[in-house]
Amino acid sequence: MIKLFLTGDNHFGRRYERYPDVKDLIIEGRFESFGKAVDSANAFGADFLVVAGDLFDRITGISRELSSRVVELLAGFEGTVLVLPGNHDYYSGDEQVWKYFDEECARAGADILLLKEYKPYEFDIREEKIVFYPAFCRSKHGEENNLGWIKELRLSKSTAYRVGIAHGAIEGITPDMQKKYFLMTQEELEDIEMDAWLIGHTHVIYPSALEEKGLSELGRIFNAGTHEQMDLGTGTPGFCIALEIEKERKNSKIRAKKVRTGAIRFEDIKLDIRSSGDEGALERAFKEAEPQLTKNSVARVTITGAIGADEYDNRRDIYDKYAQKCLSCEIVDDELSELITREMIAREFAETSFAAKLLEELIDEPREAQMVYDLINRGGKVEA
Ligand SMILES: [Mn+2]
Repeated sequence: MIKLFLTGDNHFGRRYERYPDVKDLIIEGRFESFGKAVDSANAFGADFLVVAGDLFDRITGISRELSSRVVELLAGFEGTVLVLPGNHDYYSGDEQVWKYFDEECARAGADILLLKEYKPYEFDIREEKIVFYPAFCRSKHGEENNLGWIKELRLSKSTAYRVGIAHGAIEGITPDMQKKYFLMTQEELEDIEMDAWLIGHTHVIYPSALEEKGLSELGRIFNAGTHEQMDLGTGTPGFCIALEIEKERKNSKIRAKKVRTGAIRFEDIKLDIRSSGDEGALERAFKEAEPQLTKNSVARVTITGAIGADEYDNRRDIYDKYAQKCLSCEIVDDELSELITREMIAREFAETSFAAKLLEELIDEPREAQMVYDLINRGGKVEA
């Protein structure tokens, strides 16, 4: 039996300029979670830790110090680490990121191998032979995937363990409308005689049905997704995949589970409040979202609708109260307004005025009432 631990799309070197106040915490968090991934790989007893591309975010501007930190964490793995260049950290021969990486690996004396040739990489583990076939990226984009050299080998069933490692979009799993990310089809992968395919590029886990509590048989194609959620665009908590391949003669059985490694969550929270004037509607909406507002949340809360006058006036206190629970919290409330009530109309407009009558008419249509109210208050300046 061979045990593998899969990660990828770690994107070290990403700068997180969009979050100036907490970027350092986000960057640190990604290192911490990566360390946790290595610990989990050791706890699982993995023979190989595989990074299926985009370990680094870029090919230039990755400092030696950053490279050394990543190497140090990987060096904590007790087996062999295999690193595949992805499309963000592609390898074509002389990329700076990999120069530093190789030098730092040598300096650390670590068992880390950069898969930078289109050739089978063979290893002996206990009594067994295992061969890895890397389909790494040599550029940022590619209309054609890098499976060609493996297909040409015309592999037939074997008693040796065979594992393909590739980076790129998978049809039906990764959105790649323009077909420029080394698109592969599941059929294409399954037609090649591999015991397992370890893929990177898609930032969420595949198969999504993998469980955390136990190993299950769910096909041969695996994509761990990023080890910690990267941005608002992808809703993954951050996982790695632990796999066991058992081979009997030429037939193999693959069992896998997901391992949660991510901590930081990017939360895109939308609160649409349709209050009928009862106080506390905003507070209640926040209360409901509270599970997503934790010390690990980088949250954006967009509030729309209308709330009662008192709560509207005190809204910033409520924002502060919940923002304090988060690592960072951005509130967007330009589309939240004060609910139009009869009292408010009476207070602000002459009883017989056109505005008062119109607003009275719309009292049961809060949204329309608000629009009219805003129009009147803007002095009739209507923006297209
Ligand atoms: Mn990628």
